[in-house]
Amino acid sequence: MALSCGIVGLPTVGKTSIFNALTGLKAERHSYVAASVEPNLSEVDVPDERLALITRLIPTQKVIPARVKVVDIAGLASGSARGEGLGNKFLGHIKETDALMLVARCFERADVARATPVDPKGDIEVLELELTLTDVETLTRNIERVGKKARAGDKEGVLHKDVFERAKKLLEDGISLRLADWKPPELAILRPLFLLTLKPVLYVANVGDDDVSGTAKHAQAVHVYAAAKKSPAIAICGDLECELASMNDADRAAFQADFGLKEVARPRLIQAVYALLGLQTFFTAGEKENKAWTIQRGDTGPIAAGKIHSDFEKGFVRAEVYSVDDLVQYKTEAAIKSAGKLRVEGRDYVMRESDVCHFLVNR
Ligand SMILES: Nc1nc2c(ncn2[C@@H]2O[C@H](COP(=O)(O)OP(=O)(O)OP(=O)(O)O)[C@@H](O)[C@H]2O)c(=O)[nH]1
Ligand SMILES: [Mg+2]
Repeated sequence: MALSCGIVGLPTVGKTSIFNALTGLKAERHSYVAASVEPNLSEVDVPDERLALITRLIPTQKVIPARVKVVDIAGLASGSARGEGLGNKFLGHIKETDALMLVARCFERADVARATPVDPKGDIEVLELELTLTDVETLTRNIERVGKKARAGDKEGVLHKDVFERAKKLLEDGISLRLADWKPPELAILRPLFLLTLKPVLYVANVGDDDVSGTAKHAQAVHVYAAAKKSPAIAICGDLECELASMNDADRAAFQADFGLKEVARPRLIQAVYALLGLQTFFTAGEKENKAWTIQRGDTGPIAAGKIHSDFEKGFVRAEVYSVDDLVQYKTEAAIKSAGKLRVEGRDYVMRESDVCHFLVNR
């Protein structure tokens, strides 16, 4: 299953523009605050030059990139966590995503609805408060639930209650859960609650076409805020990128020249999301297909094999591994082997970025 990223922000900050830029779709955008909007969902290919490199040296029938799912929800207003407007329902759509893009409006435009002057830092604070309040509510409910068990002396109940209470205290002190140093067993207790502030965040400064490089004050405010939260930030012009995504190559080149856009932001944006998710890529290559697979950093050979087929994890015997760099240097698998660069790895092998693998499994 593809990992997913939710796009959140206040109304009319450009979330759907960024969704369209990412996916090349044409989901509806509007300049007024809409009353109710269904979420937009799509899976996007993760652009990866290494797949093309591999395919040049190992010809194949099919090339299959890794994918990330993107979810664009309607704008959140202050008060969403308390169920004002349709906020609560919107938040439900991003509960099960693996990461969030927090979009802040950095463009000035009189014809796009906005009650107060453009203030990206203020917007992000409002947004994060809503996410925090939603988590406090979730934790309060769960503290009550496990509290009964804890009072009856149930060990697990006591442990869970303690972790939930610590989490709630952090939020009440204004600290997002993702910024705390949780131990793996504590994370395992928190994860099933789908807490919003536990998800990694990419801050997106949606800049106007007069600041495509994101050097003006609004975009800089987002960068400063993100740095203080030890989180990545990216500036893109959702409006232009949205148009670029639906153009042919010739039109795109002319359009980019007009606006001084050196590159299309889409690959950069997808890769930022990919990095945010803590993901790593490995490849399988052969005459049938060359394919990029997604794993978490630190995953072992059997876990990687299990992505291909769930039985492969248990049946894993060994993997023959080389890197994309080896392939570029030696050109063929046979040459890699004769150069002594084809590694044979066992069950404990921790996968490295850019590994190309053949798995040997017992079925
Ligand atoms: N100048 C400029 N306008 C933008 C930019 N991004 C979005 N807009 C405009 O802002 C309006 C709202 O954009 P959307 O992408 O629909 O915003 P949204 O956040 O999805 O809005 P809701 O879903 O209604 O909350 C549209 O009229 C866009 O053309 C941008 O980067 N620059
Ligand atoms: Mg929208």
